[in-house]
Amino acid sequence: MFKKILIANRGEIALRIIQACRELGIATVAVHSTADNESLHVTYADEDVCIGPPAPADSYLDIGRVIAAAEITGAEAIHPGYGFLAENAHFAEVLVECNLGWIGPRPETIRAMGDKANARRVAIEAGVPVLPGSSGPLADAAAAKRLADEVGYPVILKASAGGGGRGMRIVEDDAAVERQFATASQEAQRAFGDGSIYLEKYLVEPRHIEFQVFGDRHGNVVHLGERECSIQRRHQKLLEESPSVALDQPLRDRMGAAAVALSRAAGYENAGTVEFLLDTDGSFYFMEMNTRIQVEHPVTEMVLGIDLVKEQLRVAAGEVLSFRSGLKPRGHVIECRINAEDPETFSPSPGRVTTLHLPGGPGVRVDTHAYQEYVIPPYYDSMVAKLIVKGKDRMEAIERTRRALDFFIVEGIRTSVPLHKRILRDEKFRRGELSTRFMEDFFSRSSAADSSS
Ligand code: MV4
Repeated sequence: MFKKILIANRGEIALRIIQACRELGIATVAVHSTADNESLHVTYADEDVCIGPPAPADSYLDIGRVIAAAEITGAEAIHPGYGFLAENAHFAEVLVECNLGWIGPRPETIRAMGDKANARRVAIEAGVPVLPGSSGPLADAAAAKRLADEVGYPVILKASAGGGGRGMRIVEDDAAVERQFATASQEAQRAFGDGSIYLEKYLVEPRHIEFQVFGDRHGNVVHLGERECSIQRRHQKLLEESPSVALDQPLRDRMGAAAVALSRAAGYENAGTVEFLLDTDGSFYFMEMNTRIQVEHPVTEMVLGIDLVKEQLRVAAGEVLSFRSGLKPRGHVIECRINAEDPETFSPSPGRVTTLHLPGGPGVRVDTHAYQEYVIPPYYDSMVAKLIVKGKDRMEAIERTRRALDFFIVEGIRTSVPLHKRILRDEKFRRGELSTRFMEDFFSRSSAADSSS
């Protein structure tokens, strides 16, 4: 096992990694920007190195500075968390060249899955269902039009280099293809330096279901069940849960087997997530693979009673995977992402947390780097806490989450706590009637309720 690792991240995930390291007897090095001098990951790590000014490009994203910090402190490996450098294949490669360990998938796997058009091809070759669409990047708008005529409208244009909803365009009819192709490609070129676009048939009201997977260096690959992630706004997830009410055991087994087949084909090591769209008729389709530990990993941890971050450290050190495929979920888990933002306008709300009382009691976990008097800097992600709640079944999890939100007291900044309370009161949510359109429908329902009251 490693003796000392460096954490190339900040916030709650940096703290989460420190917790896992402490339990395994691994010393930790925190890196931080000048905006994070007073951050808890700096306080709790065994050593800390300031690597630059607030702007991510000059600190958390600066590969040279991160590696220098690892070399100065004698760290053996780097854990990237999520975001920042977590899915940067070049960074993972450079580490190997510098004789530093990488706590994540092999660089070739990151690169193969980071190209979404390529990931689709890998899925097809592995026998994993994908939506009708292109077998690679499209040559031009005319090729897009020919293919769209074949698969039928609506279709969706996606950036090969994109993911997470960036650089997507839904096309309703053939009159719009030419223009949408051009804007999608331009947008992708500007955002990712790669304008390639691929096409799929567009599903109007699917669920977004993802499978946790895990591989080791000895050829073992398992799946650890699903998370239902349909409740999102502008491609930012708000609330996740497991198990999904839409899966029975045979469907869970089939989707899990597909997730494992794809991961095997990608030579997968360490923690990963395979995203699927689940249609209203029960058909599922591969969407993309995320080659990192995800924000919502505690949902799986709580429903299975395992520690995914400790497992990441173990398998990166060469140990054999300790999980079997298809562990049975026990009870039901809901995670609410608490953001420092206005619950009505969603504009960021950084600043000083003047009061903080966190909920506790049976089945309640809070992952946060916030503390009373902490000043949330304006330079980074607005997520300040995750509330993860377990109940014996979905209804108990919902009522317990509502109780925990009532006892989640934050003053000084605005947060998404009130929005979560509203979602958990919503009848459609309570019936488990979810789709990627849930939040839009939810907002139109609640504005209708406003005007009638
Ligand atoms: C789709 C889709 C429907 N059909 N692809 C969203 C994020 C990125 N991972 C891909 N996404 C989607 N891809 C096909 N063929 C629906 C989504 C999607 C979505 C699309 C528009 C608005 C909100 C959405 C929320 C979740 C998923």
